[in-house]
Amino acid sequence: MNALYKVHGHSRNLAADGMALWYVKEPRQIGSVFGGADQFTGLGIFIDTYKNGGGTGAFPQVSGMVNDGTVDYNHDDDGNDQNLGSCYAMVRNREHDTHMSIKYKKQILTVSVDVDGQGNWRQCFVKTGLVLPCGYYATGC
Ligand SMILES: [Ca+2]
Repeated sequence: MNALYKVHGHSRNLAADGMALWYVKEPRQIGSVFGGADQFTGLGIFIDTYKNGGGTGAFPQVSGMVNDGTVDYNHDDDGNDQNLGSCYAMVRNREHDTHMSIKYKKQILTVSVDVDGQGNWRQCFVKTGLVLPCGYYATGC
């Protein structure tokens, strides 16, 4: 899946809390996790524009989480203890388009970003040994 997105807002400093791309068992579940349901079943890729926790990572942050339908997303810590991986990605209030690539093949999830408008893809994170079922729904929210 490749996604083209723009994240804009009037505030230069305060922007919360982000958006997500989903590959989930149940489509269109509205909730508190970047617009999607908490305790989702599947994969969420998060573009988190606001640092809630006290971790050392820089924001905006792209991260991923797999859930079996039983775990609450930890908003207070930006999911730091739940992430498959993460990276800094300056995606907000850019004058150009920003891009994300989400590839899943042979149990390897690779998330890459292109945020500088120059076509320079940078690997965000890779998770190996990840088993995702076929037939889930891919949505943006
Ligand atoms: Ca956050």
